[in-house]
Amino acid sequence: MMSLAALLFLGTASPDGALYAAQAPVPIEVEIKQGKLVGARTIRVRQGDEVTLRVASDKTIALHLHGYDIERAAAPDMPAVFSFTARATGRFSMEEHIPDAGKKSHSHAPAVLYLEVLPK
Ligand SMILES: [Cu+2]
Repeated sequence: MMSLAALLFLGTASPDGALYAAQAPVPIEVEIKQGKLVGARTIRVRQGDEVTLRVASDKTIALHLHGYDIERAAAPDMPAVFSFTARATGRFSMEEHIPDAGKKSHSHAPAVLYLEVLPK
């Protein structure tokens, strides 16, 4: 029986996502071409999953998984690898970081993908 919170959460999930069974020892692999994700933009996993997300890119970019606050670089010959335990539930964006010369902070391109962690 699903909790009400889980039902509400699923009810707001976007339709273009894919739920991955992260218990499988297979990493989730996605590909970015010219700054845009190929395929479904929402990746769904379950709370408690050990997630390995490999992001290939056709150009060198810095990627930031917000919420989990993991930053990794991807290059054409070197996918970015995000490995973490999905403890926090919710919807988290992964964005490309664009360095701003002369500014303290960085800016973000539109989200490359969304990670949704569904409650157990
Ligand atoms: Cu960021």
